[in-house]
Amino acid sequence: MIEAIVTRYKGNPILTKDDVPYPVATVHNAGMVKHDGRYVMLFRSHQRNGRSILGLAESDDGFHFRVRPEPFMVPASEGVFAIYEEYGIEDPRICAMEGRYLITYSAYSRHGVRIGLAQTKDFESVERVSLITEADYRNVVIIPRKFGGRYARLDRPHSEISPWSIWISYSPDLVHWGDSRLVMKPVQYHWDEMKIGPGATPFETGHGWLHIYHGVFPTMDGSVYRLGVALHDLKDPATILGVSDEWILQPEDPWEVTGYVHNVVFTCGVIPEDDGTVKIYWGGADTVMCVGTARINDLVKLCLEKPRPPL
Ligand code: M1P
Repeated sequence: MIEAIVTRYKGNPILTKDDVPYPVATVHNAGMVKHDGRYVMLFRSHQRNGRSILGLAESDDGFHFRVRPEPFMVPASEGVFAIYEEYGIEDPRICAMEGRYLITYSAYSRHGVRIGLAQTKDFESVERVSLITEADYRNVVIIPRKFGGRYARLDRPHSEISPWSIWISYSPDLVHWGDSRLVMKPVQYHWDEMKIGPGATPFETGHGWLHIYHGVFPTMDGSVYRLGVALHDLKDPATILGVSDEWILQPEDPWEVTGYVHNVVFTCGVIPEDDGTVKIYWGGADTVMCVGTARINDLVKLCLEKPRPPL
């Protein structure tokens, strides 16, 4: 049997709605980080009104998580954030940088979907910083390093003319963003031909920033969400050194194939480990959280030795 690139944890799913001590319908699409030696999982849940909130779970080993008794973030109730979070907050990503954790999340409202930026030092309290895109954007990941004195993010604007693609933008202060450039597009009649989006916060390897993203293929039975991998230049992340031609994970387990949205594996967070592996966390069918491991060198090799054009 050919060995899979991502080895699924045998105890999947690692978190479900039954683990949450307040009423939710789903647990999925979690941002991940290690804080004080513990794994922190910031997960999205649909409430029973269909709108999403963010919960927090912690673990000593990255596989067994305990959920906090209260949600970590719910839509704001006052000010500008309340206007743009009216329909819920979704899909958090965490970037550890400059002694704090930056959290980007989708903010839904009658005006469209924007990206909110919040920050915390300890995951005890959280402070909203700014709304950092106009409508319509989703899937913003901040790269945990400055480039020429500027912050950089991968983002995914929604276009009616072109399939939804991955862009890069820069900021002097995390609030004002610009100098945007397209870096990666779907490939026609390929597993990601319908749209792609940034996934987990990129992490540094000796060869470049490794970025695990999602790609979508339309079928007669609905869309299929899979995960792929790209390698960005360490000094200039707008330069892609390679994108794997093949996906690294597709929906296969029953809880990935069937659920709130069928046939979805979707990542918002990974944790690179000192032993050369990376733990990849994904939402299964927008319903549960799963984890698997891959060897970082295998992912780099896929990008460099079996590439497809980024654009
Ligand atoms: O239902 C699958 C995914 O659909 C959206 O993903 P994208 O931004 O690529 O269109 C999001 O709603 C995501 O949360 C969801 O998992």
